[in-house]
Amino acid sequence: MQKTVVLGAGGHAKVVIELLRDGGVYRPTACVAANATIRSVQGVPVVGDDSCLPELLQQGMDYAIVAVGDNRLRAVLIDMVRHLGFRLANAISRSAVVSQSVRLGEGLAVMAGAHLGTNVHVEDGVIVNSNASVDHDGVLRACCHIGPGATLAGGVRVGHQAFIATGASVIPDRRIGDRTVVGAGAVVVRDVPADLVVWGVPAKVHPRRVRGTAAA
Ligand code: JB2
Repeated sequence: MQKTVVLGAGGHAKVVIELLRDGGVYRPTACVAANATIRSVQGVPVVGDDSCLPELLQQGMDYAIVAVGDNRLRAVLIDMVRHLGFRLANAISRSAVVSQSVRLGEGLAVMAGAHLGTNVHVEDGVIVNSNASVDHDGVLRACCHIGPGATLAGGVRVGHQAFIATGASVIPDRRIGDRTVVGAGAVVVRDVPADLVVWGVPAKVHPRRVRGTAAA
């Protein structure tokens, strides 16, 4: 099994550690986090912060996975560990249904009960959470997050670092822009540009941009 460093020590790290153990390819060996007050996660020791990473690499932990839910931070940390020389591990549940034609990137997490249909393309650092469903020809750009129970119909494209929250749905062939947030339970029936928050049924633009600045 490949010794693997887990970045993060919160809720997402717990889930990722279990997935790695269950998968039998990567052995979660150490965590690094910003809050070194936590000593261990699911039995994996938290050895310090990101300054420990070069030494862990030297000790033979060749793989890393960024187990942090914040999409922007995950993207930054993925770049950092790659630059340091780590390879990226994938954490994919045995109970996920992944079509044989799916193209998978690196450093991604696919949780229990998720479904990735025919010809779906999942880029690096994506989270497909529990029971989320991505139908045929969907494209999940890097570091987006498809929340628990969200449903994307065929041909939906989700932008970089976008977040589709719990139970939201998107009808076929719609595009969700980079960094956009689709609120829990929303139903998206039109394309949504980048950097917006939408919610409701049908989903409408919330008068607030993703980073809390006023909408134009
Ligand atoms: O720069 C960093 C850094 N900044 C924060 N480097 C490293 N290595 N770790 C960092 N962190 C760590 O992210 C914090 O120290 C903390 O351990 C973790 C964030 O934990 P939290 O429990 O707040 O969130 P999470 O990212 O594990 O989980 C969120 O996202 C999941 C997808 C939650 O919303 C979960 O409910 C959700 N399932």
